[in-house]
Amino acid sequence: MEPAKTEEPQKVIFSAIQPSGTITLGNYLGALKNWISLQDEYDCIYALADLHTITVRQDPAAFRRHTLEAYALLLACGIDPKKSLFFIQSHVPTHAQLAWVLDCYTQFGELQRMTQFKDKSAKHPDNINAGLFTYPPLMAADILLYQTDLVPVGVDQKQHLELTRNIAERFNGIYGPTFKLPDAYIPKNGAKIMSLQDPTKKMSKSDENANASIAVLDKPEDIMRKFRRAVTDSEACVRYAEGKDGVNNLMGIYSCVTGKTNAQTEAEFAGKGYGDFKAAVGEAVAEHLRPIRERYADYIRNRDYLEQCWGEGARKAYAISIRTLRKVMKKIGFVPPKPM
Ligand code: ATP
Ligand code: LTN
Repeated sequence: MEPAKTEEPQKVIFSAIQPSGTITLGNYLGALKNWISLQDEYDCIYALADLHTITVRQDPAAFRRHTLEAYALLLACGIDPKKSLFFIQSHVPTHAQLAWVLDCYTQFGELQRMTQFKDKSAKHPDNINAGLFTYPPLMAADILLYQTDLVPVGVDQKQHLELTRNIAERFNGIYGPTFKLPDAYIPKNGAKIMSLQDPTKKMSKSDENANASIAVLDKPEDIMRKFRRAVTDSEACVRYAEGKDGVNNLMGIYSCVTGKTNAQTEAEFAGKGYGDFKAAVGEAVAEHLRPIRERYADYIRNRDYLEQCWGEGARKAYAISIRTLRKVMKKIGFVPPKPM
């Protein structure tokens, strides 16, 4: 008799991005590019974290538009709804439900230490709301509901991932094994793309200075112009070195889109000025993003298809996540509800 096949279950990947603005090259190189390449090897679950987005005040029309655009853009980047689950967080009620529960297993002091909370409070001093503070337990709920193994994110999210593990470990310690402990999956290259105008700050989609970031959907001429204006230094030598934040950032971007090492880039631009280098980076980025922009134009026109995709995504995500939520509620001692 043939021995029974003991196939290892595929590892689960979960990640999300906020529809808080126009998706940038930083989001793409730090997170999305990885999301796409992981789809063939893993069970991937991806979401638009729109509940997280209202921790900063949003104009309703712009918020709706950003969400639609982000959904279409992620499809254009290569998220394949036949391979992966791709949904909108607010469509799946288990996320907010588990978030409330996890709030009660997260300490005030832990949340106070989060650098994103400190940064965003400093940026929006007139709206330091409770949601901004409890943002990490909602993110933990997103991840833990799916018994996730790996979370592909940029390096700025590492602290939130560590907190997620601490919350899960604490819960498991009290009630017995309930949540899988997830690991962050941070790219070697592109984990932190910096602002083109202030290379000590990360490129961010909510930056008010439009020249500071490249949108994935920017036209080639805008991409070229923004790279031409990128802040560098006065040395006029293309080399990777401490203190050369602007040039290092451009070299990092160039490496992500061309696959060239820093040594190869240094050789390519030996004896040339920053003008040539910036033009080459701009061109390489524009070429890399061109097919995405073209596919996006098709998706955004097809509202029926988008709705079908997010409807299906939410249905499947609910079916998986409700199992974890029920287990959690039962362990805590909630009386199980009658089906509605
Ligand atoms: P916001 O400006 O609203 O805070 P954001 O641009 O920081 O948004 P998020 O939605 O918070 O983007 O993050 C989405 C993903 O992109 C996360 O995995 C995050 O780590 C990654 N990411 C964001 N900015 C960068 C960056 N500059 N470089 C690399 N990865 C990034
Ligand atoms: N906070 C994340 C977005 C996010 C997320 C998640 C990322 C919300 N929920 C779950 C990974 C896993 C950010 O990128 N700023």
